[in-house]
Amino acid sequence: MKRNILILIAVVTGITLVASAGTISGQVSGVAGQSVVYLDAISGKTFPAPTEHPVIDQRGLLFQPHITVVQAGTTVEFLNSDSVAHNVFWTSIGGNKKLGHNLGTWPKGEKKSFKFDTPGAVPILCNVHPEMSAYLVVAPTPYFATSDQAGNYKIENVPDGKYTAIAWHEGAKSQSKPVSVSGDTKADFTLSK
Ligand SMILES: [Cu+2]
Repeated sequence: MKRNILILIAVVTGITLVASAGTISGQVSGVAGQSVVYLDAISGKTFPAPTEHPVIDQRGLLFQPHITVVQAGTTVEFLNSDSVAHNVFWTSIGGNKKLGHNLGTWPKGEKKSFKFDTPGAVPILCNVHPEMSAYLVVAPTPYFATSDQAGNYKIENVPDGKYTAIAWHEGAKSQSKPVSVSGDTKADFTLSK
Protein backbone atom coordinates (compact mmCIF):
# COMPACT_ATOMS: atom_id res chain seq x y z
CA MET A 1 0.00 0.00 0.00
CA LYS A 2 2.78 2.39 1.03
CA ARG A 3 4.67 1.49 -2.15
CA ASN A 4 1.60 2.19 -4.29
CA ILE A 5 1.26 5.65 -2.75
CA LEU A 6 4.92 6.37 -3.45
CA ILE A 7 4.49 5.30 -7.07
CA LEU A 8 1.36 7.47 -7.32
CA ILE A 9 3.28 10.49 -5.94
CA ALA A 10 6.13 9.84 -8.36
CA VAL A 11 3.73 9.61 -11.33
CA VAL A 12 1.79 12.75 -10.38
CA THR A 13 5.01 14.73 -9.77
CA GLY A 14 6.38 13.49 -13.08
CA ILE A 15 3.26 14.57 -14.95
CA THR A 16 3.38 18.01 -13.28
CA LEU A 17 7.00 18.50 -14.32
CA VAL A 18 6.33 17.42 -17.89
CA ALA A 19 3.23 19.60 -18.20
CA SER A 20 4.56 22.78 -16.58
CA ALA A 21 7.17 23.91 -19.08
CA GLY A 22 8.65 23.02 -22.39
CA THR A 23 10.56 24.36 -25.31
CA ILE A 24 9.59 26.11 -28.50
CA SER A 25 11.73 25.05 -31.41
CA GLY A 26 11.63 25.17 -35.16
CA GLN A 27 13.16 26.79 -38.17
CA VAL A 28 13.11 30.25 -39.70
CA SER A 29 13.32 29.87 -43.47
CA GLY A 30 13.09 32.15 -46.49
CA VAL A 31 16.16 34.11 -45.36
CA ALA A 32 19.86 33.28 -45.08
CA GLY A 33 21.78 33.27 -41.80
CA GLN A 34 20.85 33.96 -38.21
CA SER A 35 17.38 35.03 -37.12
CA VAL A 36 15.94 35.87 -33.71
CA VAL A 37 12.74 34.37 -32.30
CA TYR A 38 11.15 35.71 -29.12
CA LEU A 39 7.86 35.73 -27.27
CA ASP A 40 5.92 38.98 -27.30
CA ALA A 41 4.75 40.68 -24.09
CA ILE A 42 2.54 38.44 -21.95
CA SER A 43 -0.42 40.30 -20.46
CA GLY A 44 -0.29 40.45 -16.67
CA LYS A 45 3.33 39.31 -16.59
CA THR A 46 6.40 41.38 -15.81
CA PHE A 47 9.96 40.15 -15.59
CA PRO A 48 12.75 41.47 -13.38
CA ALA A 49 15.57 43.20 -15.25
CA PRO A 50 18.45 40.80 -15.87
CA THR A 51 21.60 41.44 -13.86
CA GLU A 52 23.92 40.17 -16.61
CA HIS A 53 25.42 42.79 -18.91
CA PRO A 54 26.07 41.34 -22.37
CA VAL A 55 28.99 42.88 -24.26
CA ILE A 56 28.96 44.03 -27.87
CA ASP A 57 32.62 44.29 -28.84
CA GLN A 58 34.15 46.40 -31.58
CA ARG A 59 37.05 44.30 -32.75
CA GLY A 60 38.77 44.02 -36.12
CA LEU A 61 36.53 46.81 -37.45
CA LEU A 62 33.47 44.64 -36.78
CA PHE A 63 30.78 44.64 -34.16
CA GLN A 64 31.01 41.25 -32.45
CA PRO A 65 28.60 39.57 -32.24
CA HIS A 66 26.67 40.92 -35.22
CA ILE A 67 23.33 39.96 -33.66
CA THR A 68 22.52 40.15 -29.95
CA VAL A 69 19.17 39.56 -28.28
CA VAL A 70 18.38 40.69 -24.73
CA GLN A 71 15.36 41.04 -22.48
CA ALA A 72 13.99 44.57 -22.05
CA GLY A 73 15.62 46.23 -19.05
CA THR A 74 19.04 44.79 -19.84
CA THR A 75 22.15 46.96 -19.66
CA VAL A 76 24.40 46.31 -22.66
CA GLU A 77 28.10 47.17 -22.59
CA PHE A 78 29.79 48.46 -25.72
CA LEU A 79 33.52 47.74 -25.69
CA ASN A 80 36.19 49.03 -28.07
CA SER A 81 38.97 46.43 -28.49
CA ASP A 82 40.55 48.07 -31.53
CA SER A 83 43.45 50.51 -31.55
CA VAL A 84 41.32 53.01 -33.48
CA ALA A 85 38.51 55.05 -31.98
CA HIS A 86 34.98 53.73 -32.60
CA ASN A 87 31.60 55.35 -32.18
CA VAL A 88 28.27 53.75 -31.26
CA PHE A 89 24.92 55.16 -32.30
CA TRP A 90 21.48 53.98 -33.31
CA THR A 91 18.83 55.78 -35.31
CA SER A 92 15.75 54.13 -33.77
CA ILE A 93 14.45 51.41 -31.47
CA GLY A 94 11.60 49.31 -32.86
CA GLY A 95 11.29 51.82 -35.69
CA ASN A 96 10.77 54.75 -33.28
CA LYS A 97 13.21 57.45 -34.41
CA LYS A 98 12.63 59.42 -31.18
CA LEU A 99 14.61 56.67 -29.43
CA GLY A 100 17.68 57.21 -31.61
CA HIS A 101 20.80 57.92 -29.55
CA ASN A 102 24.52 58.58 -29.97
CA LEU A 103 26.63 57.05 -27.16
CA GLY A 104 29.77 58.86 -28.32
CA THR A 105 33.22 57.87 -29.53
CA TRP A 106 35.88 56.27 -27.36
CA PRO A 107 39.32 54.66 -27.58
CA LYS A 108 40.67 51.14 -27.12
CA GLY A 109 39.95 49.34 -23.90
CA GLU A 110 37.10 51.60 -22.85
CA LYS A 111 33.43 50.77 -22.76
CA LYS A 112 30.12 52.51 -22.31
CA SER A 113 26.87 50.98 -21.23
CA PHE A 114 23.23 51.64 -22.01
CA LYS A 115 20.05 50.21 -20.51
CA PHE A 116 17.55 49.17 -23.17
CA ASP A 117 14.04 49.41 -21.74
CA THR A 118 12.00 49.59 -24.95
CA PRO A 119 11.42 46.39 -26.93
CA GLY A 120 12.25 46.34 -30.62
CA ALA A 121 15.15 45.99 -33.02
CA VAL A 122 18.04 48.45 -32.63
CA PRO A 123 20.29 48.99 -35.67
CA ILE A 124 23.73 49.72 -34.17
CA LEU A 125 26.19 51.76 -36.22
CA CYS A 126 29.61 53.46 -35.94
CA ASN A 127 29.90 56.91 -37.49
CA VAL A 128 33.69 56.55 -37.88
CA HIS A 129 33.30 53.40 -40.00
CA PRO A 130 30.09 53.45 -42.08
CA GLU A 131 30.58 49.79 -43.07
CA MET A 132 30.24 48.63 -39.44
CA SER A 133 26.81 47.47 -38.35
CA ALA A 134 25.15 45.24 -35.78
CA TYR A 135 21.68 44.53 -34.52
CA LEU A 136 20.42 44.38 -30.98
CA VAL A 137 16.95 42.87 -30.57
CA VAL A 138 15.26 43.87 -27.30
CA ALA A 139 12.64 41.25 -26.42
CA PRO A 140 9.77 42.03 -24.01
CA THR A 141 10.18 38.65 -22.30
CA PRO A 142 13.05 36.40 -21.18
CA TYR A 143 11.92 33.86 -23.79
CA PHE A 144 14.11 34.34 -26.85
CA ALA A 145 16.73 32.62 -28.97
CA THR A 146 19.14 33.34 -31.78
CA SER A 147 18.99 30.72 -34.51
CA ASP A 148 21.95 28.95 -36.04
CA GLN A 149 23.02 29.84 -39.58
CA ALA A 150 20.43 27.38 -40.98
CA GLY A 151 17.61 29.10 -39.06
CA ASN A 152 17.12 26.44 -36.39
CA TYR A 153 16.22 27.85 -32.99
CA LYS A 154 15.15 26.64 -29.56
CA ILE A 155 13.64 28.63 -26.70
CA GLU A 156 14.00 26.78 -23.39
CA ASN A 157 11.92 26.72 -20.19
CA VAL A 158 8.73 28.27 -21.52
CA PRO A 159 5.79 27.74 -19.14
CA ASP A 160 2.81 26.08 -20.78
CA GLY A 161 0.40 28.64 -22.17
CA LYS A 162 -0.64 30.68 -25.17
CA TYR A 163 1.78 33.22 -26.58
CA THR A 164 2.62 35.31 -29.61
CA ALA A 165 6.00 34.36 -31.06
CA ILE A 166 7.87 36.80 -33.30
CA ALA A 167 10.60 35.95 -35.78
CA TRP A 168 13.01 38.76 -36.71
CA HIS A 169 15.66 38.81 -39.40
CA GLU A 170 17.90 41.65 -40.54
CA GLY A 171 16.32 43.39 -43.53
CA ALA A 172 13.23 41.13 -43.57
CA LYS A 173 9.66 41.73 -42.47
CA SER A 174 9.13 40.27 -38.99
CA GLN A 175 6.46 37.61 -38.64
CA SER A 176 4.34 36.92 -35.58
CA LYS A 177 2.18 33.90 -34.93
CA PRO A 178 0.22 32.43 -32.03
CA VAL A 179 1.98 29.55 -30.30
CA SER A 180 0.29 27.29 -27.79
CA VAL A 181 2.97 25.73 -25.62
CA SER A 182 2.30 22.36 -24.04
CA GLY A 183 5.55 20.63 -23.32
CA ASP A 184 7.85 20.64 -26.33
CA THR A 185 6.25 22.67 -29.11
CA LYS A 186 7.19 23.36 -32.74
CA ALA A 187 6.86 26.70 -34.52
CA ASP A 188 8.30 27.38 -37.97
CA PHE A 189 8.46 30.73 -39.74
CA THR A 190 8.94 31.75 -43.34
CA LEU A 191 10.20 35.28 -43.76
CA SER A 192 10.59 37.42 -46.84
CA LYS A 193 12.47 40.63 -47.54
CU1 LIG B 1 34.14 52.10 -35.92
